[in-house]
Amino acid sequence: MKLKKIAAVVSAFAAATTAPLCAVGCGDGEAVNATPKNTDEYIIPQDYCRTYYEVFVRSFADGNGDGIGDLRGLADNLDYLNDGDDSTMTDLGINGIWMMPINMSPSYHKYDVTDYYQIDDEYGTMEDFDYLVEECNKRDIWLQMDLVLNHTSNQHPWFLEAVKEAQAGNPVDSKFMSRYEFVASAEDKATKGGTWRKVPGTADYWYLGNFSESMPDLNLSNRAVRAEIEKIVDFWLGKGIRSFRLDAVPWACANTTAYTEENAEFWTWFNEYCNQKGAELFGKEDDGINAYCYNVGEVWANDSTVKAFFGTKMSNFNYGFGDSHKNGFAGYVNDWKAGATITESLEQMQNDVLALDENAILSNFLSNHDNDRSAESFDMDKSLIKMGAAIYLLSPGNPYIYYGEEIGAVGSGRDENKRLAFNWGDKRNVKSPIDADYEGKQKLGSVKSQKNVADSILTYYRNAIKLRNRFPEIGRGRMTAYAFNSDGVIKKASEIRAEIGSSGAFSEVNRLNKPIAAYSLEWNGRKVFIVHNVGASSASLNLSGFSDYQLVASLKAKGGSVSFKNESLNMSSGTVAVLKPKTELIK
Ligand SMILES: [Ca+2]
Ligand SMILES: [Ca+2]
Ligand SMILES: [Ca+2]
Ligand SMILES: [Ca+2]
Repeated sequence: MKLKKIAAVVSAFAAATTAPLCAVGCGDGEAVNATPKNTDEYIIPQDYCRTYYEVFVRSFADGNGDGIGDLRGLADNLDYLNDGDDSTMTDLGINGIWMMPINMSPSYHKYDVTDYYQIDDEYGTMEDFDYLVEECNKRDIWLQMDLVLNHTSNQHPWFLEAVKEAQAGNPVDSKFMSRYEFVASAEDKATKGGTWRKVPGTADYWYLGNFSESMPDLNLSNRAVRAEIEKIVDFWLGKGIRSFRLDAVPWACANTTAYTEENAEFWTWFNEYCNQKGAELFGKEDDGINAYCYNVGEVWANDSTVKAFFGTKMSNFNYGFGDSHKNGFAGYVNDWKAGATITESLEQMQNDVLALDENAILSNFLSNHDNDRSAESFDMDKSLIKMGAAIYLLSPGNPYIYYGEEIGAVGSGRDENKRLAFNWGDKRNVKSPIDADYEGKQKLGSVKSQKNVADSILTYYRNAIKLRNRFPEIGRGRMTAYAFNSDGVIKKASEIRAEIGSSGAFSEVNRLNKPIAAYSLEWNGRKVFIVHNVGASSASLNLSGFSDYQLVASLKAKGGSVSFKNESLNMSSGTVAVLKPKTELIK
């Protein structure tokens, strides 16, 4: 593995020194490829900062001809995601895969598990899983498994036993009942809150099922449950899983979307156990990283609750910046929120989570399997889709690309419509979930129609991810937001904030602060300065103080140009400029 990486580095370096400027990736991608001083810049650090791809296995690729996506289909199509060669640009370049649940389950989505140690029949066998791990390892892809611990299926053997105990009139702290949440009086239901379901065949027993009748909530403070969770973690990390995506985090030990002491205790226990086990298994191989099993939690709540859960030693999805038409990343691109405001709040978010955990990494996204497809929040406009990709992919953190997002997939309404078949555009297409009723067409095209097209959404995603891989300080860096003062000179946003006070609006200081998002990222002595222009017109920006920087790359959502000379950055509408200190580059 190490040898392969060095070979890739050498060939990328050779291409950069001998070939004309657009050798690594042309088209709408990098306009300039300055030669790095240090060939290290092409080594993708093998740490827990990753570019993740969320995949609904059922809707991705089929390996056995039944039309349902499965693990073998995923494994056999990994070259589309990462071909294992860092010098090629024909793959997306991701290095982490979040697989939505794959454990045995009666449902199409599998968020209700009956056996945590088995692969669901529809998705294949344990041999298929082992093959997938092997293929991911060849490509340095971390596999992240969706783990649903808040509840099991009501067909889980434990719950079937618990129901029998209730029907026999046992007390609520009986062996299996105590592994779930049971009450035996209407009064107790009211005290505890949450959604309670009647146990069939009993007069006065109820169980907690916050999400559904078929999803009984586990009692996560029960010792037998915790011992079983340790076994599950041991089993899957032993099989090669490197990270868990954790479902319904705030619901674990509370009947609301709240950060509570009980939740904090449970998740800290869980994440510390995973990281310690990960260090035992992977520490020798991946020497010196801080989080060997760095999990990510689904805290679908406000920013302050999301932040608080970073205190439990895991990442969390940045819901305040994703999942919305009007706020966050999409809001900036759609011009509903100022660029300087989003970078200022992202800097603040990063500061806050690093104060809770020095190893914290944000998890940014535009949409996931529970949201309308992000292409729809950009009105299916190709340029807006690309600009939306650029702002979150080039922000600090682990971005999560929802499968199909990179080709502008659409789908909204009921859950099944948000999880439609991936559009390969060839015989690899699988069947969509049976209850999907989405009537829109995949107008923006397929992998086939986009893969060799210079201005396609897919090519743009490849180029943006390439930048993440080429400049590791983007994902890992400490962010500082910038804004323009009333004279049009760039300053740290915090300096302008000090002048305008907490309620002041950057856009009133200078209207450039609306279309322009500018920030630096610093990591391990490396620095990068990134500027986005999502405005309708080109911008001429005064980067006073940046004379020792050089333009090293750009992204163009709709053509145009980017140039930097005498501290003046000229950017066409819809472009991104990436600058680095000249001291980090060969003259
Ligand atoms: Ca299949
Ligand atoms: Ca490649
Ligand atoms: Ca099943
Ligand atoms: Ca719960």
